[in-house]
Amino acid sequence: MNGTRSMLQLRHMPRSSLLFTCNNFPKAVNFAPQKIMHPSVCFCQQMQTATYEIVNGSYVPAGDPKQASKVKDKGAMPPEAVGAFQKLPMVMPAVDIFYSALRKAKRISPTKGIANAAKRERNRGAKQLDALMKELAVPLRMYKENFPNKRNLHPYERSLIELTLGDGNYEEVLSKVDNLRKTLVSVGKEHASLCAKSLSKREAEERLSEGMKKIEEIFNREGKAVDELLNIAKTLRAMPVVDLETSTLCLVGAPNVGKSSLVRLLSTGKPEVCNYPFTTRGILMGHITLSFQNFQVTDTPGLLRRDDEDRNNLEKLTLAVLTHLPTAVLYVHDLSGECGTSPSDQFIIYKEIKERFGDHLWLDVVSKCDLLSDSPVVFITEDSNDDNLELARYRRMGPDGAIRVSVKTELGIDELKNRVHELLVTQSERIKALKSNEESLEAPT
Ligand SMILES: Nc1nc2c(ncn2[C@@H]2O[C@H](COP(=O)(O)OP(=O)(O)OP(=O)(O)O)[C@@H](O)[C@H]2O)c(=O)[nH]1
Ligand SMILES: [Mg+2]
Repeated sequence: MNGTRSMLQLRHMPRSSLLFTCNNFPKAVNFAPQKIMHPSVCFCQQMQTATYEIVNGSYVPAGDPKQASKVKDKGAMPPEAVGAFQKLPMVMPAVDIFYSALRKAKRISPTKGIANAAKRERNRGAKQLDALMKELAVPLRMYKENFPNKRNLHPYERSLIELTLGDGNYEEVLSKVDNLRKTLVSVGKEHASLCAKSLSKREAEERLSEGMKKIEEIFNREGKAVDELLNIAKTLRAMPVVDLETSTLCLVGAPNVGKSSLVRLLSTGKPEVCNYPFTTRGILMGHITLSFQNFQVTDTPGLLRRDDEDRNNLEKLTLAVLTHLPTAVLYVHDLSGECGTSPSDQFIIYKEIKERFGDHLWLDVVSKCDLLSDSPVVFITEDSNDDNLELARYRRMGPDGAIRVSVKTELGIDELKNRVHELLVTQSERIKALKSNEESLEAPT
């Protein structure tokens, strides 16, 4: 940790850093830590970065079946809690599961004391087939039981699953894995029983080899469901970790209005900034330490003027954050005509979002003020004669009380930092009040 005794100095909090993106829009972002000193308030943050590779190929050995059944639905969490993705079991690649099971099965010897060669061989064959089937079924059962049922997840995590993996894909893969287990159990039992009924040593050897071949065929054909599950676990585990009890600031606005640029300025993080829409392709969680208090920041993909059913998954992620996480909102308006969404369209988006999420603590900023001379640039496709009074006012000033800022000239940035600090402190108080309210409701009378 870096810092001095002064309240105004930076404190570095090393954190594992995560960004998740929709699968349809994979784009890694690098954030190098950077210090920004500010005369009145100091912000420090290590932004989270894409970490899809963190579990590459790692896995834990399968547990014993009795143990597995005891931990039934271990992945289930109280619906008000988040963090289920960090508790997902490690999934072993299909090929490793198969060869590990095969090795163990082949080491099984016949029961001692069987003198008759045919009996000994059919005993060995039945035991080996049974062992192969069990060794394959155990990890598959463990996955099925330890991956949480989507219904038991916090609604935010449920949305993340739907938006990043595609609706229904998570359940489909889990059910394919479970079907594979069931097929293996039934085929394994059938062949073990056939082998046990063999009349000669030679027949027992043939039954064993047939059974093993059949199980291998099934696993080769359907085992890719296990690899799909492995990838799902990697993707989910790499999603940003949100602490519902930590005050969070969420940057919202149309695409390309300067949200990520402000995140960079308000923190030491470095989200990607580009002059095209949807540069930010996922929810990015970062952390700020301010006067020895911890806060979270999320940068979100931009919202366009359109109906919810037409929104892309990136926009839906933004709405999921606003819907399910107790964040304060920093809404960014670009009236310069630079961002690609006209001020009147931004006004419509803003009104809709404000109406839906107006119960969040809220701060409006008008960005890119260096581009706004005395009067704002008139957006090329806008006909200002059509403006109603409210819109005309918005086009000039943004919403009432909005802070005008420029990342380029740093105009308004001191004020913004102070207001963000106040907002986050108020948000913390709100969270505490809510928590103690809940606790008093839960307390026995
Ligand atoms: N002149 C000027 N340009 C700015 C300012 N803030 C941001 N920009 C530019 O605006 C463009 C978009 O900035 P971003 O921060 O990527 O915007 P965003 O809202 O995060 O964009 P998406 O992630 O695509 O939604 C970049 O070219 C920035 O350099 C500013 O204060 N002044
Ligand atoms: Mg961005």
